Amino acid sequence: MFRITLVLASLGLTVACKSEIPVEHYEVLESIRLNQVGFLENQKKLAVWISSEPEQEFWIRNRITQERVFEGRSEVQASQTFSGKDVQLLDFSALEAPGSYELILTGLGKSYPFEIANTILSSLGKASLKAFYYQRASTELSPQFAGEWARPFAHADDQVRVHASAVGPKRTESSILNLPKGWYDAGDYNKYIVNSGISTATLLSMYEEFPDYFDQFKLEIPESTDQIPDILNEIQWNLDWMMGMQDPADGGVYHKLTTDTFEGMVQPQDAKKQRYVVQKSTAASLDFAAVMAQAYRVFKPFSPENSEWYLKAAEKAYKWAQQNPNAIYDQNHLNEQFSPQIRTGAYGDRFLQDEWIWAASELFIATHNLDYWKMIESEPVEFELPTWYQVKWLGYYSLLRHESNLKSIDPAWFELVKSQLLHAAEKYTSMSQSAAFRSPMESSPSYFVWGSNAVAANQGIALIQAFKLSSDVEYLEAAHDNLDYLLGRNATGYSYVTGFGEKSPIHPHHRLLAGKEDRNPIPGFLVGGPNPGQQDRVGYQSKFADESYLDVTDSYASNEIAINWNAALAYLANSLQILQKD
Ligand code: 9MR
Ligand code: 9MR
Repeated sequence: MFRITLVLASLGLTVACKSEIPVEHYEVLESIRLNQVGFLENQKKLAVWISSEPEQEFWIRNRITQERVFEGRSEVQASQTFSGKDVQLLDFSALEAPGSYELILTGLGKSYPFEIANTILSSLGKASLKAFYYQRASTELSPQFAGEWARPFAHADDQVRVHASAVGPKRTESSILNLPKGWYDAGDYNKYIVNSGISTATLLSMYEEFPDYFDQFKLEIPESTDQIPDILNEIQWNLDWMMGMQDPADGGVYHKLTTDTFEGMVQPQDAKKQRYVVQKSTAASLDFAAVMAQAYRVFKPFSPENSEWYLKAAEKAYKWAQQNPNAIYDQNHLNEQFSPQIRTGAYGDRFLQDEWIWAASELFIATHNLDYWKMIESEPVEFELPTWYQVKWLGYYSLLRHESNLKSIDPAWFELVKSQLLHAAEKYTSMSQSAAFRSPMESSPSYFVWGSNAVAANQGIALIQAFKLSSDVEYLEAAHDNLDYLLGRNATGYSYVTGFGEKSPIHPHHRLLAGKEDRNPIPGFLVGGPNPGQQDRVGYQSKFADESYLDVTDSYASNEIAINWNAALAYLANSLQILQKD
């Protein structure tokens, strides 16, 4: 019936239609896609409507006062989704008054609710960091700090065995190691140095970028009353574990601390399989060196002794890598030689040029030793988006952050890096302006890898780096587009962060939730997101890249959580909150 009203209305006729449904009774129209958390007051505000209908009027309703606070008209877009659906843009950027709202398409339905407020991203920023506390190994989580997600002590990791691939001059297969703490990597309970590397570094860089904000920032964790900023306490939980992963005999770093095969979907205190350290690898040693060299400078004012210890460990790991440049972690090859076979996450990478550059960059900032600079200069600088196996730009971001102390070495090199970054930012920005859903993600299916949501978050981080360099507000807005994508303006209509947004994952692949399926998921976790690889074969409803997502526990290829993905979300959400335009 209200379809008819709509058609007549669009012909300019007004009809009194008795059966017109009052707006309070409108249902959510799934085809309206928007950030379900909300917007900063003077941020660009876009929703996308998946529809082939003619353009039409829309309005925004204040959910408290019920007032009609904004009116606009949808605009048909030239771009389509990967599955060929037409889209229209709903632009309500001009609405800046804080409040709780919904977008209304008359006669059709309403959007999920959203807010406008200048503090809107702060609780998301905080939850995305508190997530690391929930991932802690070797501790009890008390109700005081973990609320309904309190859990008993688990994974002491004080009886870790040395796998046959990892024996060394002073450590045999019968050695027992004490390697507590650290964060569980993801939905599984193993601890992997490579992935810990980018995760810890992303958080350290976030702190370095915004120390004033994070010096005051409270996470409500057991260390909150000490003299060290909470975010650094949280980071240190992982550094303490990482430090143990270096073999003191030679400086090499074990690739991971793991069970042989994945534990079942059980609570952590019921995960009882033997844990091992496996093979020392060049990648793990270089990533470790980079993180420890960065930790050295960040922790210096707070714990000078630890800080010196981190630097020594970094240098030692780098030297080990120089002596062992080909210790590639190849799990199949390892399993041909040793038992038990290791079947958990591999984080295997054969191309380590970027790991060398990252480690050299952090060590150069720490020591000003020109040998590291020679390594940095030997590498072409083209832009590569950071991910666990591509870490070059983690080093460049740090060098740019410390440019004022370093550029005299070679100003031309710094100019080159900057132009690469600005060029990438320009590309993302123009993609964002033309793609369906108005974010760079929708411009190429190639972005939809395992963990595609972290591609979106890392694109956002790159844009933030470009904004800091240029003060060009377009880059900041494009970074917001990436966050808007993650929070609902996308092809599935999910806000991909647990506990944030009306339609968000409730069954992530996360062993901490095992047996607790009746409860809310732990909030603040970014799931991996659409992945057309569909390696878990859980019966996806679409073959298209941007729609290859299922909110089911078994979908480890699209619905797992992971520390590297959360670190990128935390960086993006917190920096957008901090950098909001005045
Ligand atoms: O739970 C595991 C997850 O952390 C990994 O990302 C994923 C891919 O390596 O594997 C998951 O474990 C599954 C295993 O690979 C196959 N059997 C079922 C396991 C749980 O779903
Ligand atoms: O993030 C990793 C992704 O790039 C790989 O394609 C995938 C399969 O090897 O593994 C992902 O990492 C998983 C790790 O291997 C084990 N813990 C869970 C991680 C997230 O799924």
